[in-house]
Amino acid sequence: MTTPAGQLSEPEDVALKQLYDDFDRAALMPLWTQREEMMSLVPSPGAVPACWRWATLFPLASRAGELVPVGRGGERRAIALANPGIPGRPFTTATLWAAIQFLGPHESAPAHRHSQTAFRFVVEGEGVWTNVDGDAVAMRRGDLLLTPSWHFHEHHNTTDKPMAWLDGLDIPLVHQLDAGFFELGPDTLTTAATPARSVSERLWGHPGLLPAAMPARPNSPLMAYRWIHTDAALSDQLACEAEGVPATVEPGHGAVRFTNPTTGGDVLRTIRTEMHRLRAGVTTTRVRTVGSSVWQVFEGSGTVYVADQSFEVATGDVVAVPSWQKLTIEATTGLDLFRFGDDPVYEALGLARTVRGEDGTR
Ligand code: GTQ
Ligand code: FE2
Repeated sequence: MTTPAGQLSEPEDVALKQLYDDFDRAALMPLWTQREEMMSLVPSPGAVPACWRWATLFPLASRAGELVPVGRGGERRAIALANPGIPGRPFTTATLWAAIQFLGPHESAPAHRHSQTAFRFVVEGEGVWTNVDGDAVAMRRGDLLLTPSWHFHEHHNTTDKPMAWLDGLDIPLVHQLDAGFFELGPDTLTTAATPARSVSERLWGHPGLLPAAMPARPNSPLMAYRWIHTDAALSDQLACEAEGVPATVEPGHGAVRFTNPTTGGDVLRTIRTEMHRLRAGVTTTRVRTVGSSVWQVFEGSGTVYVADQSFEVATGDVVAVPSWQKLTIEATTGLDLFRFGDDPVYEALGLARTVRGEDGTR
């Protein structure tokens, strides 16, 4: 965008310069110098396509485990995956925080709650349990554990081994919206034994069966989605397809969305979570969508293409996909991927838009 200044004679140029200075002093900014950036033709995110390797993340988190205590103040030994396109901020994308959290043997992270929404996804290990509003929820490989907004939570490692997992939160979104509230919980840690199944699973974890006369809840009341169920759902999708049932997503690509049993909608109000399974050799249809996502490889290897970048990924590796960037995933081996995104926010605001296939070039 050119300003009218270029077309003006010298005295007017001086007057115009004076006008801009006076705008500045009066705390004013004209649209005509801002339009291209503020109202771009298509989304033009600051965040860039980026990849973090589990082989880098885990050893660094482990070093933090030796050097940095976990406790009041810092609250969590969580290390954010900070997008290089958003310098100086612990933001993985414009709206999403992804972090590796590490708890050493017999360590605990104290109770707190916040307006930010959170979940944990476990790529390896077990032995930590997270206490969500008093309900002890075990964390094991492949499980998705929820901590909805304003639920108290604390984490305990009851074993002799360290454990690390992926946290996903809407910290950047809540920060941008000036909507953050935070409260410490009691300092006395829960010491109760960790049961195999949480109360939430016993009440809400039976497929197709809900406690009668329970009203719909905005966030899922089920705090744990177990790998055994996720795995079975994906295997069945691909097995059905092999028997001639039309593919639910696309050939060789099965996917499930984690849902709130009381609504059928997303588990969390601001974050969508999914697990995808690709057969070896499959390439997904190119897709571009408004809003951002973070993918983590759960098992297998492949290549993730985002905009003009490509990342060869294996178990535990994490990829950030900023808004409106073309995404294609190629499975070298059979490939299981966990995805979380800010889709529910865009859908609620009427800003969702997705293009699949070759149309998505622009
Ligand atoms: O586990 O409570 O990665 O509050 C960031 C903020 C984890 C947590 C994070 C948090 C937590
Ligand atoms: Fe927290």
